[in-house]
Amino acid sequence: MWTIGSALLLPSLLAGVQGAAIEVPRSAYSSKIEVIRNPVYPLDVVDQLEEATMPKVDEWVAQKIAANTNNNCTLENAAVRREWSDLSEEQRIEYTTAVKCLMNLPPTVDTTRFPGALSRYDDFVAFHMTHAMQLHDNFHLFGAHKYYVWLFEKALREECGYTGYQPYMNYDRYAEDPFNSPLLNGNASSLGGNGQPEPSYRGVPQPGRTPNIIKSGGGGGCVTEGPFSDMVVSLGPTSMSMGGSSVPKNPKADGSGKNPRCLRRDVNRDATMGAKADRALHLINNSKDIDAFYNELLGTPPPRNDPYPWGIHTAGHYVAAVDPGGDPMTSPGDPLFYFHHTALDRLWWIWQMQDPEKRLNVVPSGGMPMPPMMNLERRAEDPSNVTVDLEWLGPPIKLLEAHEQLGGNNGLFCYVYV
Ligand SMILES: *[C@@H]1O[C@H](CO)[C@@H](O)[C@H](O)[C@H]1NC(C)=O
Ligand SMILES: *[C@@H]1O[C@H](CO)[C@@H](O)[C@H](O)[C@H]1NC(C)=O
Ligand SMILES: *[C@@H]1O[C@H](CO)[C@@H](O)[C@H](O)[C@H]1NC(C)=O
Ligand SMILES: *[C@@H]1O[C@H](CO)[C@@H](O)[C@H](O)[C@H]1NC(C)=O
Ligand SMILES: [Cu+2]
Repeated sequence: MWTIGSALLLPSLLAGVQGAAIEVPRSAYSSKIEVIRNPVYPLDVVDQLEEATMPKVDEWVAQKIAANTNNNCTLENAAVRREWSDLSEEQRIEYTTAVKCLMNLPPTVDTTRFPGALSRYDDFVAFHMTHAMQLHDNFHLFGAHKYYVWLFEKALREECGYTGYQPYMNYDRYAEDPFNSPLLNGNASSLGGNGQPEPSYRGVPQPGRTPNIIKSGGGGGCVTEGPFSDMVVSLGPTSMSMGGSSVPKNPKADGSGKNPRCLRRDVNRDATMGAKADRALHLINNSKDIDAFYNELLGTPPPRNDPYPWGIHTAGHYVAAVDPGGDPMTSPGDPLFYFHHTALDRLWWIWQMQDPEKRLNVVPSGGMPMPPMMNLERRAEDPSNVTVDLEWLGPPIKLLEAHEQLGGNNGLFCYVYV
């Protein structure tokens, strides 16, 4: 394993890979967390900020330990969520194999209500499609998605024997050339490839922005390469789908019926470019409060004189989305969803950790709605009185337990990002 300051390089990580190892300064936390970096990708500005923040995190955890509020979570025993390319190819394949395992386990959700739920994987899609408004309101966007992803990770580990943690995508690594990236090139250790060309797929309208569409990148049809080429998508589409006219209609009006079809994608450079590290750094470093962070993340108000004015939340959703990824309700039906929301969780975490005393428990006031799809509920009650209830996915927890890092939810939320 290649750790900070170490010259030992993991052979499988380096197989077929060229490039100089990056020298990263040693610091106290690196003796506590195993830092593994793929030398093909130099640290970007957000990675650098994250590294610079880690000594602060270390100090903050030490205070929690002293105050006995860490619920047994330490940097030494914290799970480490890693970037996709920092995993070895074997680890990437272990991940996609576990996701396919979930797709082959029976659903636990009520199949009278969701006849289209074919698997344990679909339990998560079914929840998101029926609770999307609530999951994306100003109170839930961060905390509820964190819990949702964590429960998915837990299912992979406990029900499918996965030994790692949920990977994230660092958009910056793939922005210039997503087509040939380890994430989306379609080979056996990728997350699957592009969709077949589908001329009827035009892209994703972005009313109110200039440009006002994330234009199709030339895909839009069925994914035929990689681990999800034989995936059966069933729930959806809903009326909010952006998948285009080639997607077969669901037999039920709300999209909950059985509608077996292929996974459709459009690997899209215009989307990935909207989530590059300079934008993520601006988001973290220039957002003095959570409202600024929330609004810039969602791209509100729409940035001007910007060729990719989507906001990182939208950009990340359309890295390859068509169906079900391009449907705000059923988007977790594409495994890429979890890579995006984990990446957002990381950005939020880095932002919180700049000033944990002030930033841990704040929730956005929700002043601006998220364009273009949803008129989201604006909630203004006391956040300490808000519960996140994911119903059939897991027990309800307090919203602020999901905001706590390294020890939240009675110690169950105990992870860091590298
Ligand atoms: C922390 O660890 C101690 C000793 O193993 C155990 O008794 C206690 O229940 C743990 N607390 C939590 C919150 O997990
Ligand atoms: C898959 O693609 C990645 C990125 O180009 C490459 O590093 C890796 O060796 C490829 N793996 C296989 C099994 O072809
Ligand atoms: C963040 O912004 C401050 C000014 O507000 C600046 O001094 C600092 O260099 C910035 N940090 C990074 C990593 O760009
Ligand atoms: C907390 O929530 C309950 C039930 O949702 C509500 O009745 C109560 O007024 C709330 N309390 C505060 C302080 O917001
Ligand atoms: Cu969501």
